[in-house]
Amino acid sequence: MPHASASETSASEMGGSGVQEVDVAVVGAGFAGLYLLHRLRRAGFTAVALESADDVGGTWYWNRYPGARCDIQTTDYSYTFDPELESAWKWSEKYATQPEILRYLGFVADRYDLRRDIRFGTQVATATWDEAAHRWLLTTSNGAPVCCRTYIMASGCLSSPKPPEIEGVDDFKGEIYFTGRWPREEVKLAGKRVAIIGTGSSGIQVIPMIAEQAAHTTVFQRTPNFAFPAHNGPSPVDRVALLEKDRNDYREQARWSLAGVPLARATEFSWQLSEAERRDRFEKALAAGDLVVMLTQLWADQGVEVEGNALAADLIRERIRSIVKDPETADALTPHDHPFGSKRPCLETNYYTTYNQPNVTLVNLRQEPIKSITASGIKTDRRTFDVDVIVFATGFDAMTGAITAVHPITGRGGKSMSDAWAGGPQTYLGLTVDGFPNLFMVTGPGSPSVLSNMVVSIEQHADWVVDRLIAMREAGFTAIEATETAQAGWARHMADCSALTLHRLANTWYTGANVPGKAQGVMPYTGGVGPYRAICNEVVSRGLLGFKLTGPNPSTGSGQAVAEQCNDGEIVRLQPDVRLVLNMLADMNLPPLESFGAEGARDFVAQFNATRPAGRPVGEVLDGMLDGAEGPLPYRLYRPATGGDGEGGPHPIVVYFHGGGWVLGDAQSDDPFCRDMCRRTGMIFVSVGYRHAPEHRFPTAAEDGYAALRWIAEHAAELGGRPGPLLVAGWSAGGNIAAVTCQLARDRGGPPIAGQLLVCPVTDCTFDRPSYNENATGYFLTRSLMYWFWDLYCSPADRTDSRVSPLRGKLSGLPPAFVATCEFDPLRDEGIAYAEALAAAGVPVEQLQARGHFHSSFTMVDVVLTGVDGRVKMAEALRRFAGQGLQEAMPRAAE
Ligand code: N01
Repeated sequence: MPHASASETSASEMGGSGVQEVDVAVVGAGFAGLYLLHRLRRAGFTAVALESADDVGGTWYWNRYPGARCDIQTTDYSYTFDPELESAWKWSEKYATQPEILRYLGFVADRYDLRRDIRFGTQVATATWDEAAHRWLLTTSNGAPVCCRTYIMASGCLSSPKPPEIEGVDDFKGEIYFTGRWPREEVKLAGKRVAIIGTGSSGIQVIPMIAEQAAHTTVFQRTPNFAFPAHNGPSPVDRVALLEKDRNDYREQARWSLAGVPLARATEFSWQLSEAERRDRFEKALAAGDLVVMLTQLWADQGVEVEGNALAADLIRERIRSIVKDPETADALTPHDHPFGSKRPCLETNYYTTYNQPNVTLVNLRQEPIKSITASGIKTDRRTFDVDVIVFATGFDAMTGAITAVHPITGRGGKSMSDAWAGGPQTYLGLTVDGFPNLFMVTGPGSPSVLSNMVVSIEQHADWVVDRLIAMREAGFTAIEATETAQAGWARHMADCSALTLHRLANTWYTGANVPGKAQGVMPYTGGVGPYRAICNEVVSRGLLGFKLTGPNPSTGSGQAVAEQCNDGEIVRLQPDVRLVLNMLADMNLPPLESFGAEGARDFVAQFNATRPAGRPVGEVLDGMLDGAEGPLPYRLYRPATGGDGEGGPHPIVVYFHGGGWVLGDAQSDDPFCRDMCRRTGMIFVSVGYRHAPEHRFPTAAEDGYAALRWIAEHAAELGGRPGPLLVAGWSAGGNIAAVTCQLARDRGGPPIAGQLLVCPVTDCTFDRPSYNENATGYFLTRSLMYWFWDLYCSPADRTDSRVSPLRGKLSGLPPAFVATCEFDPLRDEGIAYAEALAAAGVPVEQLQARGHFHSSFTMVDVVLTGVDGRVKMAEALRRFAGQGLQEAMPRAAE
């Protein structure tokens, strides 16, 4: 009997004061609360869980509507902390029913004797931080208040049902049910007329079950969802075999995966696959009946680019139309208003076929909105539907509701959590909140939570929190709190991550859009489970970065005073994909590029580039030869598919110089960048194969650059180019050559140049600007590599020559410039200095100082997707220089 054991515990721990004193209080006895209790107890903490239900289960206690099941396979939707537990429990199906999951959680509670520390039927009424005592005081709806050092919200992300927001609900004389609060006793629907409002995951699961029993089922749908078959049954043998082959490895892979299931994202882009190949992948994903497979295994751009996403969405739409017989109903059930995956997709069992039943009606609320609920049913602005039962499958005040809407939480200095989150949830790591010491949230907003296999995320959070509590106890600290800087940095990182996805393009409960008046923004962390885990671990390895720890308050005389520790800072300053690339490079533990020698370094770069995604298609790519300063030089020309002044051209020409420190690189090395810019600008790019050091030292590259410019100007018409001034562009040392070429063209009588694009350019020969020290190592282009490049190209005596240090040249009278620099690049400050000096000399200049980027961000097309915005701006600048309007052909990555 849960109540009996809870009251025995509390009586013994109250010490006569009427307050239950524990180290840790946990809200909730679902997956998170149970595991927390287990871990806390094993770590020697006293703990109590406060649970409003009268048994364990959390979500799986409340959501007991017919058809409720998990939609992550049970092989993965299980605790992993104890191998013996794993072998003691056998799931009967691929997707277990709610009763089976509830039995599992009861089994876990019994196996670890957890019920004795759970106070059932108890809600927290208020939670208040006592700064003097470094403790939380909780008042409860039932029984003694609780005084605890640490307060952990394990209250779930989807546990606060949303009110119906429809006028007249109280007038209805029939039965009303909420899927999220389904009664324990059997609900008899046979022979009744049932209305269901809502077609999210709950609606899609419950509708076929109700339609099996009810005399007539009327579904009121506002937004259709993407759903595909669950193919439930026994767990697939291949998945089980994989798990059983090496359980530890399987679980470990899940912990470091994208979504908490051991599946790596597809690496091929949609445009690298033929239509037949794409369909084949889709059919296989469909046959798998698995959300994570469908969301990650089709093609690499399905979740990040609208075009790639639309290809997947179309295939799902096609399937809906092939099942639902009535074309109008099929049309209404087909989603068009959000990218696939941006709103939670669903697994279905007989959902679409249900609409072929004669006793099922779909009401499209987009065409006839509900006006009110009446005594006898539901009135739309066109019709009245008399019903006996209304089922609300209308969802939840997700993620924040279970934290703020349930009880007032008052932190340090009387700060209210509802006020702190009035503009949307602010957290550090989705675990803690500045101003609320010793308060933790399991799978809170700002963590992967609902975008992951919840069990994996719950275990990670519970472990992280309990490990911190153990460490604090050992060190004598009694309070831990996130700093303002850390929290603000996390908000920026969250925004950077979500800019990479399509979630922000849909109005969903992920963004708070389903609750009227709720602040909007993508609430879960979209950067993936594995990267998130790495960040949490890094916070610890960097001395609890972003946290302030304090010891007992000496004025209270309790305990020994311990020095404060505050390691302030932001845990992620890089763009999320830049961080992944740099981590991958660090893991490869490569020797410094300069140690290979020039030939070896060229081979290495060529091999490295061969592993990149192939560049995107353009109208035409052709190789040719032009006249350099002392003989022929190769070039590669990229022609846009369409556009230009007339259909197919002529197009403005951009003379492009590749990067590589005057030593490395060629047309191939910068091929993806040239293709991308050709597509974005609608211009011809001619990538010049200038000669390299050390075989050809200064000023060869500069003179080749200028000679190439002249030749291209003279042959513009033959190349299909538009008559008139050329444009010049380059990256890194190529940016140096571009800048120098503009100066030489001005001084040597042309040819005229309409504008220059300098991307992370080398502009000066000194190494004393701050970026050379701040970014000396760790960001791929190192200071020592730059020293080496300079030594190979240019002797010290020549270095102040403006043909290699354009910053030292005359700057007036140069063409308008766009100068892009990256925060984590040794060359950052000399690029900025050049832009500022150009502006001071009266040259029109636009600057892009790219936050969180590194030297290669813009040229690693289709790898560093956050570089897209910068390339969009570059393309816009080139088009302005050429006197052209904005190009419509290319979308940004995530629009
Ligand atoms: O809630 P939802 P849910 N008038 O918010 C509609 C998880 N889950 O309970 O989209 C008319 O998704 C609303 O319409 P719209 C899963 O993560 C998992 O179904 O706002 N309609 C929508 O159609 C899921 O995403 C499983 O236009 C109104 C529906 O109600 C999350 O829980 C099973 C309305 C609400 O859909 C929530 O799912 C179930 C109104 N006033 C749930 N208000 C598994 O399989 C809302 N709607 C594991």
